[in-house]
Amino acid sequence: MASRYLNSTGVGSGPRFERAWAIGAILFAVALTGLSLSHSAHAYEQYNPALTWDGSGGTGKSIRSPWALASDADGRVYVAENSADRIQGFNPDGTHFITWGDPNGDGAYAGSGNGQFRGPAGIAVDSAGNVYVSDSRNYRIQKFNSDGEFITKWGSEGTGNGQFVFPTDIDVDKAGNVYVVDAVSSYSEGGHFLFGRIQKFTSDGNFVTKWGSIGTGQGQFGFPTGVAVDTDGNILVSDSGKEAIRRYTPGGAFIEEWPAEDRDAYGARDLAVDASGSVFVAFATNVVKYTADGQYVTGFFVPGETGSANVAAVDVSPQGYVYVADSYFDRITRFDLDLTPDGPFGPPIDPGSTDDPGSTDKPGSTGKLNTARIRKVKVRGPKKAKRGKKTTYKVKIKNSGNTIAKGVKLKVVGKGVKAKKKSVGKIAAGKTRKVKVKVKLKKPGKVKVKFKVKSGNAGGKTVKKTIKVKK
Ligand SMILES: [Ca+2]
Repeated sequence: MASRYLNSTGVGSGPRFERAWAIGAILFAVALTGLSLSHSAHAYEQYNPALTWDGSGGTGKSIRSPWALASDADGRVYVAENSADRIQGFNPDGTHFITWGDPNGDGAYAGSGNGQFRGPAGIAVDSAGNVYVSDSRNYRIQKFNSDGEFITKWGSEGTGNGQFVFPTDIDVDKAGNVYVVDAVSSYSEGGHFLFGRIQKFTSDGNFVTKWGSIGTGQGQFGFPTGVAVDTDGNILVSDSGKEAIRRYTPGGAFIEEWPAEDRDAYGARDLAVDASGSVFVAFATNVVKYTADGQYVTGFFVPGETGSANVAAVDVSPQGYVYVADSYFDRITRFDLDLTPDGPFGPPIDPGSTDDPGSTDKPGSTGKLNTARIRKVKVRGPKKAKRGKKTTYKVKIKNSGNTIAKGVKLKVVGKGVKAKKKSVGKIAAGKTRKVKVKVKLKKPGKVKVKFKVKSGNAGGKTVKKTIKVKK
């Protein structure tokens, strides 16, 4: 049956756009339902990442919409790209080692066959190195070996045992049991549809048990987003609707909960447990670390893109690599836990960014950062264009930081929009670069065009323009 859960956004056209939008809509809905606008009094820090990459180097493809990631025993990380319908694997140094699903991310191999995906939204690795993927719009889980070879699959659309309304985050315990968040929040003519539960399976996909429902009772969900097995084999669930982290027995009996520390009130999105039991929770712009029993340790941002990063997922490898998926800048950032002598994540580079309750400061906007920043982008060009004809736009990009911005790129996207990706290169501190880009508009009518500027170390900015395209 056609999905009655996700076809209600009424935005975009074509299955690929719709899919990406559906996930975006879910997260947006999550943000709206994250009612507890908790401003924390805790300090948030900026730590130097060990590494950031976007997958375009080596034999990897540029990462697109990384919605989930999971590390293996060797510290390698598998990334599920929601709108590219594929999985890519990277070594801890960011070098690519595997791709499967739709290799080019262009839809040619997206589908419902074995090893194909429609909107992968969760990923986990078991102790044998097998990889489990929540294949959300196929309403199933697929299991692969570490070489990406298909092993088995289970699930179909529905609310019955072993069926899925929308499988998202997933984790595996030491015995190989698989836990899946099955949850959706969507708006349609019929109103707001909200559904959430955890399902447990054997490693072969046999249904074991399920628990949870949406509600206000103890152990009930506002909206479950992430699942992680702790070091005792209990199950942690992040709840963006109630801003809480909740612990259950492996059978689903409620044990305890603690409030999630959401600086920006976008809702907890994912969580992970490290080898010592510490819990890492991903929020939209930051990650918070708790002790195993829920005591706040630290909160940190991804330097260079504070305020606009879209942290979709977090995982911690046994070595202590903290991997963060940033779905706004389409890249992975690695922080090193306890691997540097300067502190738990490396030296803090913005010790002054103490969160003041009620402050309107963007995270990281205070303090003396030795950093490059791309915040100002201006686009000039005609508001009207002729269909199928190239129109030139001038883009001004400023680096308002105090060090060089590297790897600056410009991409122009939109419905029926065709333009070459431009490599701008480096921009010195305080300097502005002007770039011309030729844009072909293939669809008539009012077209929303996005001029996306990204960089290797200075964040980025997107400028939206509505252009009237005449036949
Ligand atoms: Ca996860």
